[in-house]
Amino acid sequence: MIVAMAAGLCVLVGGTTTASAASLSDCGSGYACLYDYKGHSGSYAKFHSYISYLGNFNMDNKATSLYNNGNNCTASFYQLSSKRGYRLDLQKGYVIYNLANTRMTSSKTWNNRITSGYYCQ
Ligand SMILES: [Ca+2]
Repeated sequence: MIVAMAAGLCVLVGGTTTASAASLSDCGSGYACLYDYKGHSGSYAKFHSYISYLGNFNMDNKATSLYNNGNNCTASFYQLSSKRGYRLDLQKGYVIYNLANTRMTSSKTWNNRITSGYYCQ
């Protein structure tokens, strides 16, 4: 478990090694979670405010499934660092089982293409 403080906002990340499979229940209340594999398994990262560069947590361009277990806002995920590039919104309480089925453009999906994530944008 890694705890990092950035700009006064707490960013929590866990399970970034191969270890045991993650699941939806690993995404605590108030967090948005990104998982390496479809169906919310594999390595994962989670945040309750934002992560401006998932590469800091070994999850850049790896997310294949998502869960917004937040309390208030839509979670927004971005193709590039610091809210740049294409944007994917996920409403509170929603999951995406497999980003390979979610289109970014006519020729690309979101699978393995998320680099930053923010709440309440
Ligand atoms: Ca992946």
